[in-house]
Amino acid sequence: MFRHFDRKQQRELAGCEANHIICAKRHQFFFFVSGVTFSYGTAGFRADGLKLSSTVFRAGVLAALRSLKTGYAVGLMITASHNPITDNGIKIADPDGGMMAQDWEPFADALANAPDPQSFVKLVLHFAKEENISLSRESSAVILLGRDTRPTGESLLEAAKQGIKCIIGSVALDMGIVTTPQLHWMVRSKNMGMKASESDYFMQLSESFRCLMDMIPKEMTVKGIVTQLMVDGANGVGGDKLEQLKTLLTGLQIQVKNTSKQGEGILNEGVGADYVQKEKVPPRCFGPNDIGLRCASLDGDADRLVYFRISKINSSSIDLVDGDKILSLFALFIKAQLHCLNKSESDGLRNVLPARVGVVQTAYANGASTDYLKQLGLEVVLTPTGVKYLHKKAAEYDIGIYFEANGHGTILFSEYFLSNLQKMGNDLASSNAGSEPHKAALRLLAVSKLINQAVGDALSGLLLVEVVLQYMGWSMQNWIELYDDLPSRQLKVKVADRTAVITTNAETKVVQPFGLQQAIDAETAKYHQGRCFVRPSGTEDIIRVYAEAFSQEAADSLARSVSQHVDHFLGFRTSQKSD
Ligand code: G16
Repeated sequence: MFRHFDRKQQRELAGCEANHIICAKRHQFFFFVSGVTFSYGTAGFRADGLKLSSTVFRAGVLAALRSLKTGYAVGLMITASHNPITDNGIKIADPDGGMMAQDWEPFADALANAPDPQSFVKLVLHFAKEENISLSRESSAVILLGRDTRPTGESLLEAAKQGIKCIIGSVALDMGIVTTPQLHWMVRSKNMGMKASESDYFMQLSESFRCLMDMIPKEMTVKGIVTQLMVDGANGVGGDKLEQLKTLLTGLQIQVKNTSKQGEGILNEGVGADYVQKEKVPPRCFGPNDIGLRCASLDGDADRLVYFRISKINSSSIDLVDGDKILSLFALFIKAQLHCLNKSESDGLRNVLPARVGVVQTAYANGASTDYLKQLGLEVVLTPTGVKYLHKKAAEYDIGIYFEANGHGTILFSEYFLSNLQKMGNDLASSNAGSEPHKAALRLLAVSKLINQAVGDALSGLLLVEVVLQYMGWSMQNWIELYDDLPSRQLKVKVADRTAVITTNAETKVVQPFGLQQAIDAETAKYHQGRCFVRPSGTEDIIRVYAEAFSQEAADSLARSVSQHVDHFLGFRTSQKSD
């Protein structure tokens, strides 16, 4: 059902406060999708791409308000990341390049679900007043727009532009088809007064990569670590961008399969980081010819990264190196650099630079990885699923390293730490140039430029992995053997209403429905090293079940029996009965 802003509403808007106008001309995008409740969720709004134009239009208004509120440019990315090609979605990047402030999510939900233009406009005006947002002609919002390769992206981009236009004086800058992390990086760079185009992004990544590669210790380069990497681009934008980036890199040979351009594969179908990590099988187009090679997989919008190696014994199975092992590799490297930086020299007079390092994971982190990180002496904290939670926590440290097992993650450096590091680097350059502490300072500074400071980024993460493996002189085998993952299994259960599941303790315990947690505990107790939790997905209409145990059979069986409990408590049969 399409509804229009009528003349009366336009008069109301024009007259709401002197010169405070929402221009409501492009109203063809305003309609109400009955039977669907939109929720900002784990990473923005997601749904069938054909049903989203009104939501994206409204998100355009929301983004413009966010920009007016903060006084800086914000980002609006049209993507549904790992979801199937028919889905699409929208998320807003705050001025620092991170996710939109969580206290705006209820407003986002209210806007997305407003039943008619009148209530929508009322909501906007009320919220603007409450938040002290001036809608005058003098104030202008700036919104950087990006989209991935989904077929519905182009029309949704138009809807977003029309929504943005509703706030007079707003400027929409179309950055084209980009990865999600590229858009977040551009927003951050623009607001920091730095160059923010795609070529600037490629330049920053390739230059900091070169700087790090130039500092690989000689004894490691002679070890002849394989510099060849096979990458699965999920048939999406990430593969395309990596094709461009790799032309600027030296010391690394990348072959990309499954780009969006190769014409055959469907986005995320049988390919991509989510598929590889959850199914533990190689993506399409990878087979016996790739056995033994170091392979990486990106997801549909390139904000996730996992590595894998096709098994010699069975080419349809893989040794998976997930976000936990990427995190562990990075943690080892950062620790080593801090150790070098603060190593006492013979004069013993040098200043040291203490750094509070924190590691952030979610309940999906394999228990073996958490044990390993704690054994390294690192502070490990858990947050609920969602980059928005992990990022916020990691930002509390001098160096915060966060990763979800599914491959989202990055390393954050505090401004305070970086400015001290820069000073220390300068001092060392004049007093002790070329020394180990000096090199460690330069490496850490280069890492802070290579690894995306706005959000987890598969492309920059991949380059850092490659540098660290070279630095350590590690083969894929060394990395795989860092620790042994506990066998695990993830299942999805379709239920009548996933919002009926409420969790606590970083999603490790179910509070509602009553009795489900007891059933999970009773099942888990049957398995040695058993651990299991369930949670509603924020991106798909399902409940996720995660189980871990001493053997694969045991993890599979635990996940299966807990799924049956979930189905019993919440499945369609239950809801029909109670009806
Ligand atoms: C999004 C979030 C991630 C989260 C993932 C899965 O990823 O950004 O932090 O881990 O959803 O969420 P859920 O289990 O709630 O479906 P992406 O790659 O889809 O944007």
